[in-house]
Amino acid sequence: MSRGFSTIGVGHPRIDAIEKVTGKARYAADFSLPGMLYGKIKRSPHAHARVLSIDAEKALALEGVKAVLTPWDVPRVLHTGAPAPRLGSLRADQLVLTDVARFVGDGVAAVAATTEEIAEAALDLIEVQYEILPAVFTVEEARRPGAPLIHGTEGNLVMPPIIVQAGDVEAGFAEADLVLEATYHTGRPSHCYMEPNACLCYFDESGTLTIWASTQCAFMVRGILSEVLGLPLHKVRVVVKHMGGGFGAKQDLYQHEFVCALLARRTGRPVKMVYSRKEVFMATKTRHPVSITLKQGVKRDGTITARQALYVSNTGGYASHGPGITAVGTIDMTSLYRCNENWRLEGRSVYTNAPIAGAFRGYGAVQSFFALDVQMDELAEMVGMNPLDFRLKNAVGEGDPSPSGHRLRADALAACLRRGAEEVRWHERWQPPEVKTGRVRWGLGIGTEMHSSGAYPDIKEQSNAILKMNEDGTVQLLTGAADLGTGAHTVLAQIAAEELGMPLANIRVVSGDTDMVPFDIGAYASRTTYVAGSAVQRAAAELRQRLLALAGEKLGCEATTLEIRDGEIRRQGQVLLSVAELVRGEGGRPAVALMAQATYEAKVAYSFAAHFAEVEVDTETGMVRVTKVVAVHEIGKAINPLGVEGQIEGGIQQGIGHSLTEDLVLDPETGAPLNAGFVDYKMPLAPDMPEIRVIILEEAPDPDSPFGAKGVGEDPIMAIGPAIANAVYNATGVRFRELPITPDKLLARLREQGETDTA
Ligand code: SMO
Repeated sequence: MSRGFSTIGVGHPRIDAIEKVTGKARYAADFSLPGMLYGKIKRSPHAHARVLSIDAEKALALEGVKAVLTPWDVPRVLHTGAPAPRLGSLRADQLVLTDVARFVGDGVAAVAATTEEIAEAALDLIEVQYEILPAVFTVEEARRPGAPLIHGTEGNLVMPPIIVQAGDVEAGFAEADLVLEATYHTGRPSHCYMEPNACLCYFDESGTLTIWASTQCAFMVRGILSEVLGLPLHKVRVVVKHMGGGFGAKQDLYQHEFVCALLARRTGRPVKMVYSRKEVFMATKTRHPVSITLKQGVKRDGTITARQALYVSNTGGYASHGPGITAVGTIDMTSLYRCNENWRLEGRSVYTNAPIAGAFRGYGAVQSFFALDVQMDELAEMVGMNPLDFRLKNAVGEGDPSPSGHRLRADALAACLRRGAEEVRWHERWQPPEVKTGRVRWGLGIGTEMHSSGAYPDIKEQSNAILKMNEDGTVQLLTGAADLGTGAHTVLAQIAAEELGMPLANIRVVSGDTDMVPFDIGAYASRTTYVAGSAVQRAAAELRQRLLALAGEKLGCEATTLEIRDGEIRRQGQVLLSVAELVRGEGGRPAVALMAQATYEAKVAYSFAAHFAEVEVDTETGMVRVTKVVAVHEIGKAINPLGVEGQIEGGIQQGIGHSLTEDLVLDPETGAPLNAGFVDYKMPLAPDMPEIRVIILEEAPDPDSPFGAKGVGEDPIMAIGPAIANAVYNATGVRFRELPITPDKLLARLREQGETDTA
C-alpha cells in the first residue's frame, strides 16, 4: 500500500459509544411489547434427580398465571445447546425442559404470568416430585467404577478420548537429561458479563417467531430454534441489538430461549424472560475446570525433547463445548514451545453433576498454556537457565508446525518476548526467588500464548457483507457479525471507510437482524476482524470499483485514472466531484442503485503475546497484588489501536480474577453453588487493577486479512494467568500448579515452607 491510511491504525472511540455511555442503548431486556407476559423457569434443587410428576394446579389457579409448561408439554428434541459445532463433535444431550435434572438449577418447568412477581410466586406453587439419584461433582468421582452414569456413556466420557501424536515420545524422553511430570489444575470462573441472559418472543399474524436475544451467534440461534421448535427457518427472526458481553457463553442457547418461544405460542402473547444474576451464575456456563498431567524431557542445553500430556475437562451436566474445548486444548499443546516434534497428547471430557461448563474466551487453550508456561519456568530452573532465555531458545517460530496444520510464517513469539524483556529491563531486574526477603516480596513472571484468528480448519469460517450506497453519499454496511461489546462494529466500519475512501462518519453499521443481514456464523474464536472484516473489505473494494466506473462515465475519462479520498473523486490529487454528487440523481433519488456483496471463507492466522507481570505478595496475609503488567501482542495490524488496548486491558482484568480470586465454589455434598452472586464471587474492580503497558507489534501481518490484521479478542486472557503464577513463584518460591491462587492456599504453602514468621 503506497499511500497512508486515513481511518485504519487510528484510535477511534466506538461508533456506539454515546448511546452506551448515556444509557440510551437498548439491550435484550429493555424491549417490551403491549400485552407482554413474563416467563420464569422452575429449577431443580437437586444435582441429579428424576422428575416423577409435576402438579401445576395451584400455580395455574393463581390470578395472573397464563401458562405452565412441563417436560411433557414441550418438544422432546435433543439438541447441543451450542450453536457452533466445532469439530462436528458436539453431543446433542439437552432438552428444552428436562425430566432428569443433571445439575443444581436444571430447568424442569416454566410459567408465564402477567407480572414478574406473579411468575415468581407461581414457581413456588408448582409441585415437583423427584426421585433423588446419586450425584458426582468431580472427574475423580465420575470416573470411579460404579459411579452414576449421567448420560449413559461409558465412564461418563462425553466422547471417545482425543489422541494427538507425532514423532517418538519415548525416544525423546530417553534423549533427555531431565524429565519433569506434574499435574496442573484450573478453577471454575464464571463469565460475569454485565448483561444477564434475556429474551423477548412473539409470534406475528403470519406465524413468524421474532426473538430479541442476547447472543453471539444470531444465525445459529435461528437454526437451532427452528429445528427444536419445528418452525421453518425463514419463519424465525432473531434480533440482537446491543450486547453487554458474552465471552463465549453466549455462543450457546439456554432453556429460556426455547421456553420463551413456547410460552408465547401457548398464550398467544409476547413473553419476556430475564435471568437473575443468580441464574446466570448457576444455570448458564462456567469455564471448564481442567486437570493437565504434563510430562516433558529437557537436555542440559535447554532443548525440550518430548512432551506428553493428559488433558481432562469437567464439562458438568451437559456436553456443551466440552468436546470442542478439549480438542482445542489438547491440540494446542503441540504449540507455543518446540519439543522436537515428539508429542503424545490425550484429551478427555467428563460429565459430572456440576454446573455446565462451556466456551469461554481462550476456549480450552487457556488451561493448556497455563500448564505449559508454568512448566517452562520449572524446566528452566531444573536446567539452570534464566526463564526468559529458556523461552527464547524454545519459542516456536518460522517453519514450526501450528495446531491448524499450517507452518508458522514468522518469529513473532520471540519478538514479543524480546520487546517485553526490554520494556521491563528483565536482565537487570529479574532475580531468583532465593534472594527475596521481607514481609512484602516483589516478583516478576512471564506468560505467553498464541491463538488462531478463527477456528479453521475445525469450522469452515464464512462471513458475508453487503454495502448499500445511499443517495447522499453515505453507506449502509449490512453484517451478520455480532458486536458483544468488543468494538467489532467500529472496526468493520473503519475497514469499509478505508477501502471506500470515505469518512468513517458516513458508514452506518446495520446488524443483528437475521431477516435483514447476510449470514454470519457468529462472534467467537477471535474471528470477527479477520473473517467478517475480510468480507467487508472485499464488498467495499467492489463498491469502490462501481463508483469509479460511474465517475469515469460521467466525467468521460478512464476509471483507472481516478481515486476516492475523503468521499471525493479525484484525479492526480485534484477534486473533480464528491461521491454524493456522483450518486445523486434527479429529484434527490439515487442516480443508480449501487450495492456490493462479498463472501469470505477464511484460512487461519496466528496472533502471539508475551505478558510480563509484576506482583507484590504479602507473606503475612497471603494477598497477591498485581502491580504492573507489560503486555506485548503481535497482531499483524491494529485497525483500531484504542479497541485493541481495551481488549487487552479487559483480558488482563478477567485474567487477574481467574488467577487470584474468581471461582464458583460448589457445596461438596449437594453440588449447589455457594457464591452465585457478586457479593461472594470476587471479580477484580478498578482498585485491583495494575498499571498496564500495552505494546502492539505489527511484525507479521497476514497476507489474506484486512490490512494485515489478526485477532486479539481472546489472546490477553491466555498469557496473563501463567505470568501471575510465575511471578508469585518468583516472589516467594512457592510454585502454584493451580488456579486461583487464593490467600488461604498461599498462606498454607508459605507455612509449609516455614516462611510465615520471617516478617
Ligand atoms: S470461547 Mo469463544 O466465544 O471462541
